[in-house]
Amino acid sequence: MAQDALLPDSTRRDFIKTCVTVSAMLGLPFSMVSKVAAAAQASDNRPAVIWLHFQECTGCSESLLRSSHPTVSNLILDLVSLDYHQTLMAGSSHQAEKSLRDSMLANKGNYILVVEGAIPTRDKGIYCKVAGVTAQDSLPLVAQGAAAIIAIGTCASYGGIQSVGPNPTGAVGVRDILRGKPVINIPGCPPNPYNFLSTVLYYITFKKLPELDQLGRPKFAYGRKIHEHCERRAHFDAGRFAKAYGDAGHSQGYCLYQLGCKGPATSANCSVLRFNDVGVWPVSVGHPCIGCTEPDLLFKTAIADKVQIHEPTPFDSYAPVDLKDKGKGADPLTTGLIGLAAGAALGVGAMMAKKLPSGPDKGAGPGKTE
Ligand code: FSX
Ligand code: SF4
Ligand code: F3S
Repeated sequence: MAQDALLPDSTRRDFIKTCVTVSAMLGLPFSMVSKVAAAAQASDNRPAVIWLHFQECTGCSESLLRSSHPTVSNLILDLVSLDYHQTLMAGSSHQAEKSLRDSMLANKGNYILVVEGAIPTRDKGIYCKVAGVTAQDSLPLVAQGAAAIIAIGTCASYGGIQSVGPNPTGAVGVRDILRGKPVINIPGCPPNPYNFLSTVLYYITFKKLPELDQLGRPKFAYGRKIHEHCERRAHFDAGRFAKAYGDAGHSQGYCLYQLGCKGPATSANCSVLRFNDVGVWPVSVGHPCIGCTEPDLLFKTAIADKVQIHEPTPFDSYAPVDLKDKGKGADPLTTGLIGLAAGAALGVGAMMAKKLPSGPDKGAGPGKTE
């Protein structure tokens, strides 16, 4: 049954817009939007969520719950029954731990376990304890009865900043503790809230986990390199690089590769999805991508170090720049149109969906933007 008051401080239109964005991200046809929306609104469809915090900065929770668009955080909180979340719950001490045990018992085999932060393993894990129990002991216990396990953020996915050498606490990611169990990794430091929201909505709608890559990341969000859809890519292909922060190339929006941009080796959807509903992401504001979704890049490769280019040929959705033999090259207009079609197929739909008007009084007429 639909809940009329699902999003009290947002409009129905915002809710549909978010469902369109999520469906586009998931690569679902437009006809599936109503199925996603119905699943999100079904009152008997709210899985219990147990959210554990270990070694981290809480940026993952912060970015989810303080997203610039209230619909995203409201939807997350309305989609699930958040039974235990150490930094959000009102209860504390024995009362808080009781709600953890109660939820584990009542929802055995059906709850979603979300883990934020790395797990220290050195010296029997004494560097992170909650209610007197180490993270390395509590994690397998809580994971036992979970229907799905999500590691949110790079710390929970691979160890993150805590695991940087010399890794004094022996910090590792969830998968290193729960060997053999399916764990969905949503890396990013912090990750984009839409990637978490889309994963949960997918699970609620289809009752199964999304397809994952070899690092456990949902392919719909991490299936492509940032470099493939970067707005500075035409500069890369033409050999136009910023050489120093603030130089002429940097001011003109040239490619940041020579400043250490890890986009060519980083799998994520930042260049398409962007952040905060205002369309920014690190590269768009002049900072190289530091590879925050990759286990071997973030904090493990110096920001200024260049990554190896494995796919030097230009992405074919961009019109060729500086053609040597213009007669033989494709007509830039044709290449541009092919690019538009390819872009739409590859998820730019998500970005377009986010540009839908956000409220009934904003009105979107032809040629009108937000
Ligand atoms: Fe780690 Fe989450 Fe980086 Fe922080 O809590 S992924 S340090 S932004 O946010 O775990
Ligand atoms: Fe964009 Fe970085 Fe690739 Fe340059 S190297 S095109 S800035 S992702
Ligand atoms: Fe992280 Fe690079 Fe995106 S630093 S936020 S993966 S642009």
